[in-house]
Amino acid sequence: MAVMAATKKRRRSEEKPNHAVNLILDHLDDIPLSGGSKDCFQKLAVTINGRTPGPTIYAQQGDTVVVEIGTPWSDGTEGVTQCPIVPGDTFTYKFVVDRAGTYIYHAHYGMQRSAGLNGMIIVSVPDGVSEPFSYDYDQSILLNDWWHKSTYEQAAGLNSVPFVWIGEPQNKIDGRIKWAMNNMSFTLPDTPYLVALKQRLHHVFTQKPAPETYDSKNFDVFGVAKNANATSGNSIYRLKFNSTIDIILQNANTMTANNSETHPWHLHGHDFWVLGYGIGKFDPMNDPKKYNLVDSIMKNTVALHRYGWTALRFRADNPGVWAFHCHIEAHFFMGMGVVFEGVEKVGRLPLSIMGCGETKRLIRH
Ligand SMILES: [Cu+2]
Repeated sequence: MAVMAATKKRRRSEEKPNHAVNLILDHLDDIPLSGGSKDCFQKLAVTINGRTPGPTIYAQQGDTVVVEIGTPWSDGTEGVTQCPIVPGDTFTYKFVVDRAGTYIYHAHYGMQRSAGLNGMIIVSVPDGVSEPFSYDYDQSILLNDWWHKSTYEQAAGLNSVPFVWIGEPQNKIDGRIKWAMNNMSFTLPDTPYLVALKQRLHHVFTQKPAPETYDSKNFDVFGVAKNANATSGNSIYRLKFNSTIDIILQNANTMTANNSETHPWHLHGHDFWVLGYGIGKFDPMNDPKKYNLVDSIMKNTVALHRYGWTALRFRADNPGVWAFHCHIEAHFFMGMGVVFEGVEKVGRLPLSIMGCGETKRLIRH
């Protein structure tokens, strides 16, 4: 596998700091970690340039970054915006880094992020702009789950009956334990939504919109969830371009008494304002009165605390198909996510994102 990162204006890399280079990385492979393993256990890992986390990509706001990724284990948002990158293939991402900050890049296929396929992108402010805070030095820390078992074993365990996992998810569907939102546990279709929507392949996912609410009046967030009628599904939310979207994330008790977990929810394609948060059941009459509408923080990932609620708002001004999901990899794997869509302004799609599911026939001619 080869990853090449090049920035248009100023180019720097961890390998050759402050040097104008193309960052050419060599292999991304499943390799047993030996000797240098993080915890003295040998296990399968997915590495970038032979290591995990992968190299930090440095760029400056306004730069165009080109990342060329070879196989076999890397992708964009598989099932949402593109097909996974198959063995022997390469994929080129080209994007403008339009906002200074520290970000992570990672795989979105299966549980490869936890297997090690991640790294950081650090974007500095443009020339002539100074950062708002002063500091002595900059130290980046990337936190990741790291289990002794390989993520393939983990994934098999999460799909098995009886379910093998730590933690207490919320729903039982077909004998499997799942997370669900509004009684729907999210599953990705074989054909990426973006292609399906642009090409009007209506049969590849459920056309009925995803459920917008739940029985909040009668739902006891502190009791063991009953969820008698939860199902798996791949229906999505259709958003009108430029509409303002409010989301209330409501946490609850899991299938175990006196247990609720924290979930970091991450939105693709947009930043959102965090309007408010609290403990207990969201009160639609009174809690909105306490929203911070003056200087609320804007971000793309927010914690949903145990037994709590978090209120978000964003403007649907970025056409596309975007995942919104818990960023704990096992939770998303088990259905804790949704997808928002607004594709009417999306232009022609590149063939490079196709090749799986129903998109196979689109690239044959
Ligand atoms: Cu979670």
